[in-house]
Amino acid sequence: MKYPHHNPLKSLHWWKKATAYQIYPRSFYDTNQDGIGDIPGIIEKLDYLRDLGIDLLWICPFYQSPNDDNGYDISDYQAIHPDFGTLSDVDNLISAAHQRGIRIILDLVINHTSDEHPWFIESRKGKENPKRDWYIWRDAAPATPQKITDEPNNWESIFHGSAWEYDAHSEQYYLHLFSKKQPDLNWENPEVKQALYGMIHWWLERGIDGFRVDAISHIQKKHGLPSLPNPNKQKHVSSFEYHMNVEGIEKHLFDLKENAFSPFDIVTVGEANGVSAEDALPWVGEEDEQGKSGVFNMVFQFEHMTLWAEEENRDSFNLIEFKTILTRWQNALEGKGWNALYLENHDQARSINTFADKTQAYESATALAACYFLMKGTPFIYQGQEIGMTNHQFTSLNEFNDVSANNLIKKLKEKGKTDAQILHLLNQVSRDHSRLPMHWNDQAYAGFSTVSPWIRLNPNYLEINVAQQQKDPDSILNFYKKLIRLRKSNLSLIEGRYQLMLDDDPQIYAYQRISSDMTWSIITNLSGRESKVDLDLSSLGECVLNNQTTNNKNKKSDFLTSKIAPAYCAYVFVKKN
Ligand code: TEU
Ligand code: CA
Repeated sequence: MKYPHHNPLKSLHWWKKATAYQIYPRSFYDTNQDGIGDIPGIIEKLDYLRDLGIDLLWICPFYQSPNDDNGYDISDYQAIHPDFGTLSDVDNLISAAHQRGIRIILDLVINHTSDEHPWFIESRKGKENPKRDWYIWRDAAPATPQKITDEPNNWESIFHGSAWEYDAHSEQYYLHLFSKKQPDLNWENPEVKQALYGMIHWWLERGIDGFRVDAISHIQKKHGLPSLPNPNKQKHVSSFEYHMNVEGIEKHLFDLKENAFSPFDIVTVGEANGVSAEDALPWVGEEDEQGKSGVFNMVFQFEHMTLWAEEENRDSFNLIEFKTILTRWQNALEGKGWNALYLENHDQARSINTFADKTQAYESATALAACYFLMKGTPFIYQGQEIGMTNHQFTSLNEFNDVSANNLIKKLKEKGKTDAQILHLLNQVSRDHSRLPMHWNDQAYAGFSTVSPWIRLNPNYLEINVAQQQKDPDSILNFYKKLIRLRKSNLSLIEGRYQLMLDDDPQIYAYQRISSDMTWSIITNLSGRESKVDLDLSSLGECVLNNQTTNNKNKKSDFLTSKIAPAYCAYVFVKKN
């Protein structure tokens, strides 16, 4: 059923109050003992999620797919991969979630399809096929001394290697920004849009509550698909600036909003790599006086996740830069748009390893949690983050599953890197870290399955698991529950303005959330060394939450008098204005 999209100026939408949780279904919970997580497995864990305080789920793709990129290569948008279950399992999931007050958004992957999608199977049949122009086909271009291959241009794929694949039968190349089994759709073709919108309506009419929209900043390619400057004569050149948030994308986004989203009362979250805070309003702006609003309700921005160059080791991170980026987003959207807050997802290594210290896992996880979770926006928790899951220590390059990791290995070998160097890098950045099975308990296979799972387990499930943390009042899991309840029961933590404190402090991330009646102060030490906090703590009101526990080695209860903040501590204060 369609109904008008009510969006009165600055109203408090349900999704602003929500706490979101991201599920990677393949690795969440297996109910039929084939080693693969499934949709009935999500249904079984809804009470766990409800108890945690979750009211919005984002579920990664469970559609029909040859699984070259674990389901992000879709061969039928309206069918469920049998690994995960059936369409009626999805219907059951929707109603079981709704019964518990949990809403569901699905992953909408519309920059590309699988090469096994019937549209592409048609398209590749030949130049005269009616669906030829649904994808991006180009003739070979003669190789010149400037250009080492005869590919149509020198773009590198986001997953490394060439962005072009040759089709010998029709003697042309097709463009794929991701794997070669993920050909890019041609958004210039109105038939493509109509087909996608029909599919979107079909899902919305099934009763889901919205979408996370995959790789949507890549749908427009630079006009004419030119090669990039190539002074170093590389075979392929990193090509983001020619296909990420480039000119002309606005018309497609507007079209998507008007024709696919607007007829429905839903929430949409765009994956918006390449969108900066300065140009965010067309993407997420709330309705202004002229009645104009952005395309999505929120976007996942990437700036705080790309503090490092692609091949740079992540042995430390620059907290000041991190603060500057997040503060820029908080300020840019104040009163005008809404942030999606996150530190982890299925494309990132675990946040404890990236931003903190795995040898102080409890302190790291809880300090990071308090820091990002109480900013202004809708917080997203990635499965396992709530128990402080950490990266796996891979011991050989053969152990990586992810298509992009395997392409990167090939590329770095060609560049002369040693296996040890590559392993060191992937142990910090691989997408596989977050895709290992969820740790439910310390039984066989971490309680994820009773058989050996599709991908290896992190052996530290014996110490880090849900069952153990449910029993421990001082666990990471229980700290998350406290944070979620605190945010849910205080409107000022939803609506209050964000104000950074101690801007230049290289160890402390401190900020306030200020509303007409309350001021919250969140003080975290995101470093492994104690640090003096240069603030009048006695003026901040009552300390209502902190991560100092009896079994915390760093316990220091005299923070208020000494102003010495222990490593990875978190304190939340509140006072009435
Ligand atoms: O990721 C998109 C993606 O990879 C880019 O937006 C981003 O530029 C890249 O991460 C930079 O390092 C989405 C999904 O989240 C991912 O799992 C899929 O593999 C990908 O799209 C293709 O569908
Ligand atoms: Ca299963």
